[in-house]
Order: sequence, then structure tokens, then C-alpha cells
Amino acid sequence: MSDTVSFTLENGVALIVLDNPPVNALGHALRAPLFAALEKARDDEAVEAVVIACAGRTFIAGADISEFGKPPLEPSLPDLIALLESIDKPTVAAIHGTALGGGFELALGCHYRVAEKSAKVGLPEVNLGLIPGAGGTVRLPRLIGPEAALGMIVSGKPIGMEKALALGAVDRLAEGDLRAEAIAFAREKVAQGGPYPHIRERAEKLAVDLDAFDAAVAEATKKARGLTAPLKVAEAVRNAITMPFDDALARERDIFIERRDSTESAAQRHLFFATREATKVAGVGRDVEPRPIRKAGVIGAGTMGGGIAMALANGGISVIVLEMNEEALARGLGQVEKIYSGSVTRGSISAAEKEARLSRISGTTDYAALADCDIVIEAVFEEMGVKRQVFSALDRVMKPGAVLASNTSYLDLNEIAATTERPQDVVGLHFFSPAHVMRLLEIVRGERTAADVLATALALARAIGKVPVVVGVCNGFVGNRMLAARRDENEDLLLSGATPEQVDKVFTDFGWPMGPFQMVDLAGLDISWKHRQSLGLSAPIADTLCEAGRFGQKAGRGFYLYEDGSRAPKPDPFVTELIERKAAELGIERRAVGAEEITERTLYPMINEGARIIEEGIAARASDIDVVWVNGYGFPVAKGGPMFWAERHGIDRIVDRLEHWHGVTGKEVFKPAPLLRQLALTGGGFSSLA
Ligand code: T1G
Repeated sequence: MSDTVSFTLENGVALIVLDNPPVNALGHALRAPLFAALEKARDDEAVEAVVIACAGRTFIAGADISEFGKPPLEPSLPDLIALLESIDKPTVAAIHGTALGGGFELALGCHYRVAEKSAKVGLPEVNLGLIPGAGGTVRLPRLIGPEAALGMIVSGKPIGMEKALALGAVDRLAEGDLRAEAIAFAREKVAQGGPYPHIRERAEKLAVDLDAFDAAVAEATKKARGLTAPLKVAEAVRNAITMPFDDALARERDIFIERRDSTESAAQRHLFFATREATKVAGVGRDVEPRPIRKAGVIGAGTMGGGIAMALANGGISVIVLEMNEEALARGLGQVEKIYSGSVTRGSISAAEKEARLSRISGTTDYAALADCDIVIEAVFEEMGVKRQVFSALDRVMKPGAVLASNTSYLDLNEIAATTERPQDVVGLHFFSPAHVMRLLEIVRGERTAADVLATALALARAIGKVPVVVGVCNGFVGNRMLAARRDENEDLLLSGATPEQVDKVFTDFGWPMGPFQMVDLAGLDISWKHRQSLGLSAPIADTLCEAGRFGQKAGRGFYLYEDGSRAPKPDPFVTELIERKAAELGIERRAVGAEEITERTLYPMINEGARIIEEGIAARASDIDVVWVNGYGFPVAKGGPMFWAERHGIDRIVDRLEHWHGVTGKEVFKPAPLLRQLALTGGGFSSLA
């Protein structure tokens, strides 16, 4: 047939095997020969049944995402499945690995599904801003029931075979050789005789109470977080209940095409590839072996140290936490236990899983106890002298080849590495608080960091479910450096005439989970106050609030009031009066400040700093910056990240407004970066830099 599709006939069963590495994505190179193979199976009288299997590590993992946005090539996936459903001989999908998206939809076009016990099936299109576009929202409800289908497709999470068998999503689990057992299964069905009903003809599970279904929709889409696709999934699944099959199928395709062509989906597909691209690091090819990590050490049992220890334990790695004294150690480990207990109470993990994770975490006050760790991550006070002391001690104690990592959020890693005799083993692992929750991990590459140490950091990130981005050494690396570029303007906008709630609303309208003033109230104004003091900086309004003990939510007041322990921010006349007074002291005549100005004076400096970061090589590519901001700071997924958004918003427009605000304020953060000017002139975007 072709180099991607083979066709063999064994004892009346046509075995069609797809081979399109790495994940058998259903690109045109696969669809065309597969269509021919299915026609052959349909028309050849010697064929009594059909088995579709895949070579490599997985069954079809979906449509080829890289084809979206390009002119569609026939045959389409729906054409393939329609052909499959025209075959009145038993058709069986032999599933291993992850049958996802269009792959699972193709399997649903078969009469039966036989799977390996370790396989998973799912419809994750919602993660790409899409809905299934080849019948998934119409066939799956018929197979497993509308509510079960709704939960799977809105969450986008695959299910394992135990659940899939119980729901009826697969018909049999293979005990041994998948292909042989799928062929035997097909022979059984031939022996039983027809007819062989397709899923499209089965409607018994659609008899559900629509009010109950609508209630399930409300529950399932609660976490849509402003994304459209989850809501559209619900609409399509509801159509499967209320409409004839073909009408629901046609409506599904219309919705899929509308979503595929949306900026929201383009943003989410950009992030899919950007996240994977970020793991491709210059000088760290696939031939560079990571060092094995069996045991880790963490220095410091505070909020960050405890969170990092949990992240490691959650990834199955045993951890020994070092603190300066027993009391601090007990306090830190006690906090870890409390957080795990909270997860059990909320039903996030079982009590057994809590015990399993806790069993991987131990404590010590003696550096010598860390000697045989494969990696140690320090999370001590953010002060260079303290870091240097810790690394000197580690240099004396740790076995040769151990990786020495700093969780510093902005200090010079090269200076830290120079404290040791082994700078090549030193790397930055910048976790984001809470470290056991936030997915971003900035891997800071020092001048001397060895390639296999970077490979080790990347492998560790994958093992503990983090999203890694390798960054260079500068103050704040990527995320915090861009945040600093925005931060000064937050206060200046208040002095200019905006209120905290006006600024925060512009952010939440944009899609951020919360605005900068709600965020600093949540994090604690005292944290940033100490940071400013360490840098000799001031912020007239925030400093005054701190001097008054108004540290934010934890103090019941900050930029907002939090009455009776509520977390709901209320505007506070004290803050309004303070802003007016400070503006008067500074001779600033306050005026109306519009939403556009707020966006220009906060988001544009970030993008400008991002351009500088690319120019300096601190980030290897613009999409790495998008990955940082979406996974570490809550930048709205639907906007694809600051650099993706800037390219679509118009870089020339951004440069023009930066010029304006640079003229008005004279501030460096508004002076357009040369790269930004160049892109504005050429009309290219950041993606043109690839
Ligand atoms: N299309 C194109 N390339 C893909 C791909 C896909 N569907 N899935 C993976 N890749 C590439 C990926 O970019 C990487 O490339 C390599 O394969 C290994 O991926 C009509 C419309 C399958 C669980 O959303 O979840 O079907 O970096 O590093 O960690 O209704 O890939 O090596 O060059 O992620 O082992 C629906 C997406 C599509 C599944 C494997 N399907 N993929 O994880 O490897 S839309 C998905 C994954 C659709 C239909 C709709 C994962 C994986 P490179 P990887 P992994």
C-alpha cells in the first residue's frame, strides 16, 4: 500500500497497520493510503473482517495538529470514518498507547475496540481550543452515555482501560499479543454472524433527563476559565441527544471548523508546540544522557523548600529536607503534612497516596546526610551571602557528579556557581510558588553549566510534571524580569488617576485570573516591600500601606478591604484618599485613565522587555517566553502568551504606543527595543525569528 500503511490478509482478516512516527498522527500522508486500504478491505470478497492497528509506541494520537491553518487535503478524517462505517464486515481497532482525538474517533468508527491493558483513550481537543471534529461528540455519547461522554470531552482527560471497559468504550482487553487477539476477536465476530451494528445505530443510552444533563453541563464547564471550547463541547454533546445522528454530526463539524479557525484555538495550538519546542535546547541533543536521579535533597523547609520537596515526592523521588534546627525542620515538615491532608480532604488524593508521598520525604539538620543525593536544590533566603554559604557547604559534602541546584528567583547563578569547585554541576531550578502546584520550572543555565546537567534538569522536570523553560542568567531571568518592567507602572497608573479596581478589571477582562493589586494583596505586600528595600527601590503607595501594616489579605486590608476574613476585595476609602494625597504631594494632577491606556502601560512594557530578553539570548525563542507566562503567571491560555498576542495585536502598533509613553514618561521600559523596532519595520512577527 504505502510506506505508512500496510495491508495483509490472514485467515480472512485484513490487517491494516499504520506507521507514521512519532505518534501516528492522522496527517494526509496517512489518510490517503488508509482510505485506499479500507476501500480494498470493503471490496475484496476474501476479506471477512478488518483489524486496524498501529506500529510504534502508540495508536493514532489524533489529527496532525500542524496541518490546521493550512488548506485541508482530501480525504478528510470524517470521509475516512464514513467509509469505515460503510463496511458491513466486522471492523476492529487494536489500541495500544494513547488513542486520542481523531485516533479515538477512528476507533469509534469501527464496530469494536480491543486494547492493551496499559492503553488510554480520550478526546483532548478542548486543550487545543477545539471540539472533536470527526464524530466524537456524537458517537461517544451513544457508546458510554451522554454524561460520561461530556465529562471525558470537556475535561480532555484520557481514561485508562479499566474505566473504558466498564463504560463500554472498549470491548476487550488483550492478555498478550494485541494484534493476534484483535484478529481472533474479529474471527469470533465473523463466526457469530451479522448484522454488525455501528455506534451510529445505537441510541439506547441517549434516553436521559435533559435537565439532569444540563446540570451536569453547568458543573463540567465551571472551570472553563473564559475558554470557549468547553462550552461548545457541551453544545455538541447535547445535540447528540436531541438531534438525529447526521444532523448532530453536521452541526459538530460546523462548530469544529469555527473553533479551528478561531484565534483562541490558534493560541492553544501555538502553546502545544511551544511547550515541546522549549525542551529543545542548544547543545543538549537527544544524545546527551541525563544523570540518574534516585534521591534528592532540599535545603530549607520553608514555603518554597516544602513545596519543592512535595513536587519531588509527588513525582516518585525520595527527598531529604535539611533545615538549620529541629524546630524549623518540624515546622516545615508539619506544613507539608498539613497540605497533603488538605488534598485528601478535598478528594484530590487518597489517604494511601498521601502516606506514599509522605514516606518519600524525610528530614535532617546535618549536611552529611545529603552526601549521597543525586541532586540537591537549595531554597534558602534570597540573599547572595546566604546562598554562597550553602553552596560552599554543599561543595564540601556532595558526592562527585551530584547536581547542585539553586531555586533563586533572580540572583546571579554564575556567582553562586563560582562559590564551588564544580561550577559545571551547578544549575538554577526556579520553581514558582506554590512549588507543588505551579507547572513552570525556569531552568537557569549558567556559563559553566554542563550539557548533561541541563539534560538532567529537563528530565527531572518531566518526571515531576513540570513545564521546563531553559533561561539565561540575568536579574529575574525571564518571568520576573518582565514582571518588573510592568510593576512600576501599576502605581503610576494610580497616581495618574486610575483606581486599583479599574486596573484589576482591565486585567481580568483580558483573561488574567486577577489583576496586579488583587495579586499583591494575595501574595502579601510585605514580600514585595522587602524585595524593594533590598534593591533600594520605593513605591510611594505600597510602602505607605506596608508602614500602616496593611499587608493584604492576611492583614484584612491592603489595596482593598477584606471584611470578616472574606477573600472578596472591597474598595477602601483609605486607599483612595492615600492615592490622592500621594499624587498631590508629587504634584500630579489626576485625570481619567482609560482601559486602553492601562493595557498600553502594563502589557506593552512586558512585551518590550521580552524583546530585549530575546536580543540578549536569555530566552532562546519568543515562544519560550509565552510558555513561561502561561505556566508561571496565569497569562490567559486563550491569548497564547505575551509574544503570541503581540504578534497578532500588531507589533507596529505596540511600538507606536511605546514611543508615545516613552515621550510622556521618559521611562526606559517604554523605549522600544531594537528588535521590536526591526519587526515593526519589516512587518515580521516573533515567529519569523525562528
Ligand atoms: N499532531 C502533530 N504532532 C504531534 C501530535 C499531533 N496530534 N501529537 C504529538 N505530536 C508530536 C509532538 O509535537 C512531538 O513532536 C512528538 O509528536 C512527540 O510528542 C479531528 C481535530 C500523544 C500523549 O491533542 O497529547 O485529533 O517535538 O513530546 O510526551 O477531532 O503528544 O518530537 O517534534 O508530546 O510521549 C488531538 C496531542 C489532536 C494529542 C504523546 N490529539 N499529543 O506524548 O510525546 S486534534 C491530541 C499528545 C484532533 C479530531 C481533532 C502527546 C502524546 P517533536 P510529545 P509524549
